[in-house]
This record gives sequence, C-alpha cells and structure tokens, in this order.
Amino acid sequence: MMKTWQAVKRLLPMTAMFGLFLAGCGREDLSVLRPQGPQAEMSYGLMELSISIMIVVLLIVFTIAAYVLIRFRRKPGQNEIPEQVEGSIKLEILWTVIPLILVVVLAVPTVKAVFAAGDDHANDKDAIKVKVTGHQYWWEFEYTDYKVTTAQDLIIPVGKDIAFELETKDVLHSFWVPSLSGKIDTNPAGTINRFSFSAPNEGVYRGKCAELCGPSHGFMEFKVKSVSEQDFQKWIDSMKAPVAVLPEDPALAEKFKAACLTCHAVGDQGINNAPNLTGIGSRESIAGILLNDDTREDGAPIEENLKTWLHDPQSVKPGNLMPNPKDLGLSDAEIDGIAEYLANYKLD
Ligand SMILES: [Cu+2]
Repeated sequence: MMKTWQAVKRLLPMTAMFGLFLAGCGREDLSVLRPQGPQAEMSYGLMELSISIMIVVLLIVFTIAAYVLIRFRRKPGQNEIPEQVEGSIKLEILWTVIPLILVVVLAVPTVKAVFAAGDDHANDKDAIKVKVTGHQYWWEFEYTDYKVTTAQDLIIPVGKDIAFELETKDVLHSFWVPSLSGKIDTNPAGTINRFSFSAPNEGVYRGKCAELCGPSHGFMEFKVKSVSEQDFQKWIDSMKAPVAVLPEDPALAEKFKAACLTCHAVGDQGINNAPNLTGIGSRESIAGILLNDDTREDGAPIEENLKTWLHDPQSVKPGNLMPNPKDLGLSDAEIDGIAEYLANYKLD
C-alpha cells in the first residue's frame, strides 16, 4: 500500500505536466491535430502513418522481450551457465531488412508530401495570389492581382488555392497556419519563398509566426478567414475602392493625420510602413492578439482592445516599433477618441 502511494506521488507531477501539455493542444483553430484542409491533412496522414508503425514495432518488440524474460528466466536449482549463442546470419538479416522496409514505407509518402507541399500554384490562373511580408511583429498581405493591401486578417475564398509568395521586411519569420498547412520561412527581400494552401471549409483559423524573431515573437499572430466566393468579392470591392473615413471631430482628424497617417494608411493602398488601417473595425483582432470578441473568454469589445493597445503598445507587444501615441502629442481623451473612431471604421 505504502509503495503504491509512493509511486503515485512520483507520477503525479508528470501526469499533471502531461495534462497541461495536452490542454495546450485543445485550441480548435490552432491545432495540427484537427486538419482543416488538404495540405494539413497530408501532414496529419504522415503523423498517423509513422505513429501506427511505431506502435506496431513497439508492441512486437515488447511482446518478444516479455516472452523471453519469462520463458528463459532462471529456474530454482538451475546453477549452470546456459548455452551461449553467438552470431546468427538469419537474425542479422531479419533485423536489418525489417527496419529498411519500414524506412522505405515511411520515406515514400514523406518525400511525395514534401514535394506536394512545395506546389506553389504561382502560374495557376484560378489561384488567388497573395504576397506575404513579415514585419516585427505583424503580417502584411498584398493581393497582387487586385492591388489590395491589408494586415493581420487574411481573407480568402473558400476552396480556392491561394498562391503565396513570402518575404520579410526585417528578420526571419515563419508563416504558419497549423490547421491549414505546414510552415514556411520568410526571408529578407529578394529571396522569395512560395507555397500554396486552400481552406475547403468556411471559418477563422489562427496563424502564428514560427521563427523566433524578437521579444514579441510569441504575439505575432494573424487570422485566416475563409469566406464564400461572394463575400470575398464583396470584400475585395470594398478594399479596392476604399473609403477614407476620418474622425468626425475636425480637430481630432487633424491630430490623427499628423500622428498616425505618417506610417499607417486609411482608404489608401500607398503607405505600408505600418499595418493598413482601412476597415480595421471589421477585423478579428487588434494587434493580432487582442481578440475582438466579447463572447469569448479571452476576447473583448474592439473599442476596449483599441484603447488597451493605443494607451500603451509596449505593454501588449514588447519591442514593437509603434511609438507610444502619448509621445506623439496625443492626450488620453484624444487616444480614446481615436479608439472609438477606429472601432467604428468598418467595411460595408
Ligand atoms: Cu516570430
């Protein structure tokens, strides 16, 4: 009884850690274990294959080991050294050939999948072309065929192949939407990486930067929003002819222009030193990590998120390049006013 309790006590921390680890996998929109498209299903299939092979090998090896341990254990009164066996060509061949076959069984679909993952659809007329640029710590998405640029929310039509070309403005980042595809690095300008994925189901999928890129690397999130073909067209239309809405109060509008529009753009596709703010009120999050959703435990109303961000950007994403609006001469009341204006700047 004492022994059992001690064993339980020793195992408890490990079980707790394992529980925590598994809980981390629970996010539906951020899990390779719940693939939502053909590319992610391919990786998942490889995981299933390799885990199945491992389980079969494990079962066979442990069964043989257990059998040998029991069958050949020393019996009472048996004192002589058992017959010594050395070298067996048959066995040597057997345990060389079996692993070789297993490696081939793993390698063929893996190599096939690796080449399929590099399929970039760059010359596919039907594919939607998106140029992704990584910035510390946000994502820029340019729809090259439509001359539309946005940030943080990647809107895509359901079922269509999206042909990506990726690069970075600063350091290495890695573009990753776990439930839709594998990772791909963004390299400094000039070295462009390409790949493609599609999302057959409508929904919102979380994306992450998967390459350590600075203090706020862990917060470098984005969303992929898969919408119907009509909704996508509607979104493109409203982004192509964007309406530059400014704060109603003329004094505030002037302040906003002077402090914010030197880096950001509204209703304009020109300046992209910082995330384009056109229709920011319709986005899924502020700064990629403050979720605009008061129905979720980790979400909040968009205006509140904007206030959190604008009053102290460094507290949300340490090391980010946006100056504190207070240092740009905005008062607390003006910051609240801009937050309210941006929250209501929605795409129609
Ligand atoms: Cu990163």
